[in-house]
Amino acid sequence: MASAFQERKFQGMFAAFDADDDGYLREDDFTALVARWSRLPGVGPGTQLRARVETLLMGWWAALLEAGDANGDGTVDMSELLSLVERLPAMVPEVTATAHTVFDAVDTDGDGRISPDEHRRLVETWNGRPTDLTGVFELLDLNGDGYLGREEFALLWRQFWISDNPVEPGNRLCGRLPG
Ligand SMILES: [Ca+2]
Ligand SMILES: [Ca+2]
Ligand SMILES: [Ca+2]
Repeated sequence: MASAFQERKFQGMFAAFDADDDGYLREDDFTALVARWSRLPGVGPGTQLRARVETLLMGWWAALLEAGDANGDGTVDMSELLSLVERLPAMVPEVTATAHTVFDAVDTDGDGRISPDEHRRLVETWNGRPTDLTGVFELLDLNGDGYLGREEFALLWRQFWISDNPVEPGNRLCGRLPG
């Protein structure tokens, strides 16, 4: 069972995935997400990063359909998304692998670290709308060096997906929690 905290967190995730905002996830939403992510510098059509991002996003959709679409109608609703939460702790290597694709897509200048500006672009791409980030980066920058390093980001990304502890900073990786 997802906790009340995870439910709140996954409401934000659901909203980020539901590109057309109709309350259901469908393949079309994920196709739209690929287009949204392709607007990141370096992720344009024909690039290797674009192929990795497309594989990642469509892979999430395939996993959601498999885990969530109990009635086989090709759509996933919020309660079906939550059924995936229980599986995530057993999927740490898969979750970590996706962290690296997201990191590379967002590290626009390729210096191996995510600056506050690059982080803001990640969040806006993730949510597809302006997002309140007041104080968030400072929380995420665990070693206080002004950037998110690759390992730092991977840890935050695992917390973002898997954590059931509201205090862990990665829960806010893509902005403040809804509600
Ligand atoms: Ca939708
Ligand atoms: Ca960078
Ligand atoms: Ca840092």
